[in-house]
Amino acid sequence: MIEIEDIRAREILDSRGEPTIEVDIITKKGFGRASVPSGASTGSNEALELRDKEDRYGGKGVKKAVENVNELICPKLIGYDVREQRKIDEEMLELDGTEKKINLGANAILAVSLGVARAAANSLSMPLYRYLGGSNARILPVPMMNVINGGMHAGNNLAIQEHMIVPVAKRFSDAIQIASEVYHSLKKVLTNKYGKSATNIGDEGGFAPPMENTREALESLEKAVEEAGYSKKVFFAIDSAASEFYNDKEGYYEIDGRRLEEMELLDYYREITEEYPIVALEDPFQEEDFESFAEITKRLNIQIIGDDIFVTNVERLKRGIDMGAANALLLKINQIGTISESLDASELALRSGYGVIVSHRSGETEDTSIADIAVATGCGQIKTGAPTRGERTAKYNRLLRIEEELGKTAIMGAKFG
Ligand code: 2PG
Ligand code: MG
Repeated sequence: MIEIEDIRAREILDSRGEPTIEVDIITKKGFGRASVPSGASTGSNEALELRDKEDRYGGKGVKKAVENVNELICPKLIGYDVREQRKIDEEMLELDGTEKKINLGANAILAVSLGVARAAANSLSMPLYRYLGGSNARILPVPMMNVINGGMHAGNNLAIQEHMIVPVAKRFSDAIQIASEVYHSLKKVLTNKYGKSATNIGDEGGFAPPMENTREALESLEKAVEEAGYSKKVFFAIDSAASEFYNDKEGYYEIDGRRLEEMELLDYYREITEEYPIVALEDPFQEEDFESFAEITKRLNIQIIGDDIFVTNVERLKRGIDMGAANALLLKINQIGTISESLDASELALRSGYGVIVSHRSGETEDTSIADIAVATGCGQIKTGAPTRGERTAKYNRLLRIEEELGKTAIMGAKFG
């Protein structure tokens, strides 16, 4: 037995300077600490992030979630073997008793769930990716790096939220080098064209230049890649986060100074995917439009990723799979709230021939668990922001260490659906 002896939660800060929850799991043999990220362009079907709605921290305090861990979850879980991840997760689901985890808060539950996994790995003297992924876990993910920020993550006029580079290389460390070089080349391109202030950065560490439309962003990316000498080695990906520029009363998308209906927007995506080396398109339509997702998946031969539409929820993913909506799942552990449910969603996606991309949130902490989860699932792709800012580089640096640890057995994922 490796019994849980104590659980302690506290409020800490995330990368936007907002409070979030951190939990310590204490056993005789090992210790686990985990903290929870937070989104800005959240899907409306995500599990509930419990916030205090009191004066402190502008209503965003998480004291109630901390209390729920210390006073409700902790007494239930003391004495459990920390290796019984599934039982522990199910115990918390039962204690909460609601689909969206509104009583305890998905932030409270996830901090414990992840902390338990970390404590188990630590107790067994194993890295987290080995504990969760088993002896065959050895695939390093291709990084998708958001280097031009728009939408809810930046103070500019870009409707599309994320313009990402996807460096393809034989080794993860080579991909990181390429990304860093392209990032710095992009800085020069933007300064020359828009002036110094164009290199101010957004929430995910990418630049937030004063651009008006997507093509400007893609053009700058293309130039940056060319000038860094990596043409044909670096692809692009886009996260539209389209729910954010959808007018649901009148049913149109407001993008690049135009108002587009679904099929016009689809045509627009087709044009830009023909003009630029785009290999993946995330949330091209608003979160309830499974039909348009299915249509674009049929028509464009690239990876179509579902984020707000699936919210890492097996039931919504099943519906998507039945309809052929998207061909990849964005896996965000805090959208659903436990490690077990996250791994369920990943397994279902991979078994159904869908790609999986493990993802950060726009508000992050120094917690590196998603790097290990990407290797554990063997999904071969990760999205965790620009190669700058500690909360993003923490994940990339963790993957560099994993690559070193795996040595010759490491292989690189390279699947775009
Ligand atoms: C997304 C994410 C992460 P947020 O939409 O994919 O990049 O953003 O965390 O704000 O939902
Ligand atoms: Mg998204």
